[in-house]
Amino acid sequence: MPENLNITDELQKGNGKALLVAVSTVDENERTNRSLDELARLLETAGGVEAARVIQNRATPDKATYIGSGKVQEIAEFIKNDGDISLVVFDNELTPSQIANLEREIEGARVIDRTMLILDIFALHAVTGEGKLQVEIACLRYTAPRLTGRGKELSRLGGGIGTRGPGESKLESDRRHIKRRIAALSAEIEEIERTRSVKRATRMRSGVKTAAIIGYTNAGKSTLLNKLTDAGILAEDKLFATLDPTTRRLTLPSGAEMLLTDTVGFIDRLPTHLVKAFKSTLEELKYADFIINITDASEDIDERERKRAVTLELVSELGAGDKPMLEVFNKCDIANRETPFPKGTIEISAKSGIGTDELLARLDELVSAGKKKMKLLVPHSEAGIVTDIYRLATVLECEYIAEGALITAECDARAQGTFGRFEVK
Ligand SMILES: Nc1nc2c(ncn2[C@@H]2O[C@H](COP(=O)(O)OP(=O)(O)OP(=O)(O)O)[C@@H](O)[C@H]2O)c(=O)[nH]1
Ligand SMILES: [Mg+2]
Repeated sequence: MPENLNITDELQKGNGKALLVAVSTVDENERTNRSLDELARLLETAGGVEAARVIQNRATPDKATYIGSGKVQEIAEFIKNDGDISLVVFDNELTPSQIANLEREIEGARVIDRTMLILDIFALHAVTGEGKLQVEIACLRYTAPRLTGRGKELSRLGGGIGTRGPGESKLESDRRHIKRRIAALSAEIEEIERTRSVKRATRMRSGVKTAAIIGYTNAGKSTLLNKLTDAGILAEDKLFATLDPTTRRLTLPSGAEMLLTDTVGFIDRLPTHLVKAFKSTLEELKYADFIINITDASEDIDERERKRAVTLELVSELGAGDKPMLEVFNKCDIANRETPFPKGTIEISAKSGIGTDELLARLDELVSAGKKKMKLLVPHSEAGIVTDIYRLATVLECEYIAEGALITAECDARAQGTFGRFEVK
């Protein structure tokens, strides 16, 4: 574990009771409430619990305190009377000075924002070295400047949410130290990225197609990869259970092989600091040949469509908008069928395996598109080529005859070009 990640069960020391706050116009209240429902889910994932929520109706946020000063006083009063709330979570990003101003007025509770909460969950869930480095860098850039004296004090007493990035010793250190640490982390990440890109290049040269499983957090991406490949990845009813991409080989019904990659889930307003820090992880998507877009079909149409829109937008932002995409609606065992699913979607239950046959058949179609069955005769003098054929094409038959190796193989465009000279009728 990096020295300044303090991923302990600090929360156990406090009760994690939190007040959720948002600013909204009256006609946006319904949408804001849904957003707060998601904030409550994030809070739960971090180990906290919603005590109450406050929506202030106003057109624009206040510069100094985000909500109006009257509302700040109401909240301060509420928390004083309750005596049990240790955290106030804003459903938006706050500037360091807004947090400082709010904490000055609201006694006894820490103030954090949505981004800090998400970073905190990432800090809790990062498993690999790369994931930890990426989270640490995002925390140093975002959370560190926002932790005030209050944050430091209270993180010892409880309500540790939002402090699990850089530990206390780091918070006390000066900006120069943080800058140096960021530079060191960036260098380490770069090194890992290099290894990753070498691996990726090998994979691409092998000609084996890769599909990236993407979708909103908690849609069931890891469950699907586990079902299809026995990958053994942690899949649970938590947001951002997966942070590190896992790739597994899959043999399709036709016998063709492909690779499937499970990756970090998306969320509405994914903090830009995380997108930047997780750039290399998210780039897996850019290099995939196909995309399997998983949507949670158990939710009502508004949530379903909201999450699908967020996902599709991120896909195009990440430069993968034009890749062939299979739209998969998951959790069809508990689907909400008030409104019909869009045409062309594949309905599955990753948990039970219902519908995965169709998904596999569709993957087979994508993988075999543009492929041609070829009969190749490789003379003994060029026997080395046989290995290349095994690597770049799907060999269906191989027989050694007097003239050489007689191979029947499924060849994609590239293999057709490379091995064309060995073709026999
Ligand atoms: N009923 C039902 N539950 C499912 C199905 N697929 C996944 N789940 C549940 O949904 C939850 C989330 O599943 P994951 O596979 O962890 O989701 P994910 O998309 O990998 O989520 P993150 O890694 O957090 O982004 C788990 O509790 C799963 O058991 C399904 O087909 N039916
Ligand atoms: Mg997952």
